[in-house]
Amino acid sequence: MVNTTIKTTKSQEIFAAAQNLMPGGVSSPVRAFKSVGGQPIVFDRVKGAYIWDVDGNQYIDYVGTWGPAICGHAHPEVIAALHAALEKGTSFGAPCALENVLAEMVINAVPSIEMVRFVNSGTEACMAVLRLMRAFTKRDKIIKFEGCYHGHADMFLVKAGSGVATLGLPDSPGVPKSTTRDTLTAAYNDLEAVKTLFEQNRDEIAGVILEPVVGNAGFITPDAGFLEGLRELTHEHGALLVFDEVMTGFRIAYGGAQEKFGITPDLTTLGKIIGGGLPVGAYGGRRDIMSMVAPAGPMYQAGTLSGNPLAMTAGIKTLELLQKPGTYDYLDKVTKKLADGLLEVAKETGHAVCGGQISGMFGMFFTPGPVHNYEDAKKSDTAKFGRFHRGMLERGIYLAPSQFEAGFTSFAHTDEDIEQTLAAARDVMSSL
Ligand code: HOZ
Repeated sequence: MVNTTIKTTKSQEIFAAAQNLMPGGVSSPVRAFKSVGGQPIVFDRVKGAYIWDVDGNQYIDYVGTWGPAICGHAHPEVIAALHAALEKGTSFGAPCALENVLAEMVINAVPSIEMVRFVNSGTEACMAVLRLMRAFTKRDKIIKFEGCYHGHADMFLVKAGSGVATLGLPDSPGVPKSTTRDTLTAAYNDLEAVKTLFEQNRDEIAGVILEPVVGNAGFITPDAGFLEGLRELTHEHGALLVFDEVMTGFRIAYGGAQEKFGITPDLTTLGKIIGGGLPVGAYGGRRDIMSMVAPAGPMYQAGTLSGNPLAMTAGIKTLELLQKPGTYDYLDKVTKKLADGLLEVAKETGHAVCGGQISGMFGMFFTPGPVHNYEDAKKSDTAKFGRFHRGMLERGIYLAPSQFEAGFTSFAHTDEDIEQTLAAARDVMSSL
């Protein structure tokens, strides 16, 4: 019999105190459980596929610190490498040989990247890449897609995904209209809309930025021909194609979505996995474009902690682990079992759902679907998702606390973990 009550006394105490100290009691809104009800659980420690909260409850984790934990949390080899690096100091603010090692690994892995600049987060990477798109093309307008999230910089907070979608704040106050005037939007997977925008704004569009597989509006895959079409359109109009692979980089394939789908963008942003759980981001691409970045060129971008030895070390060790034969096959197998299993359980218990996975990234919507874009995703029964989330949590399964976030597995997740998860899902869905 599955335990359906969990003790959360300490979590509640800590979160109550946190609400007086930090806005909403959190350091990032996506953690706040606002759309699923209840209160966030407060973590104490993480290991492999599991997390433990401050009340001693154990959960199977499908958030993986929002993507980085692809090797499982606190992998012993990553921790050992970090211990050794720590002895030499935490930050140099000066060149460090480890930057070369990680840069080379990234360049060798990601088809579009000939040169790379390290920063400290995915947000920073996207902010910088936008400046670079504009600097290189001498054009100001960009196209982004509804429900795609490229961090919280002003220019991207237009019909954005992730926390802003979860909280229903698509266009945040405090973002001046003048800042987003040049951010044009289209529905994801709608090539005709992009074509029209290019025709209406001839010679004015610097480029198109997108999540090649959307993870910030739930999990949405590109329709056949969509990425190819964007590549052709951007070529035709002298604009740049930018893949935001902060989520998909090193996750859906070692070389990211661009390797998986065989489409090479001009520029790419990365984060999450390449920091192995430490704060990191990166942007890179064609050498002629990257040569514009200061001090090689005039486009300014900088950072005190960028390329710091701890983040570089965790990233290097994580990518080394990912290079082991069979890693991505395993991730695909275990995640397919989960995603297929969830659809099967939903069918058996009479719920209309759709969803899927690519490698270790997955998602499920409470709508018959299909989901091609954010408008489709919004048809999901989010109240039902909230009840599902709560039920799963009570049964020891930690899912992202929003319908509009993808889920992540790691190679620490076992068949038994998946079976336990599906048993919990069957139990919850039977009583939804
Ligand atoms: N980019 C992460 C997934 N949407 C969320 C990280 C955050 O905003 O805290």
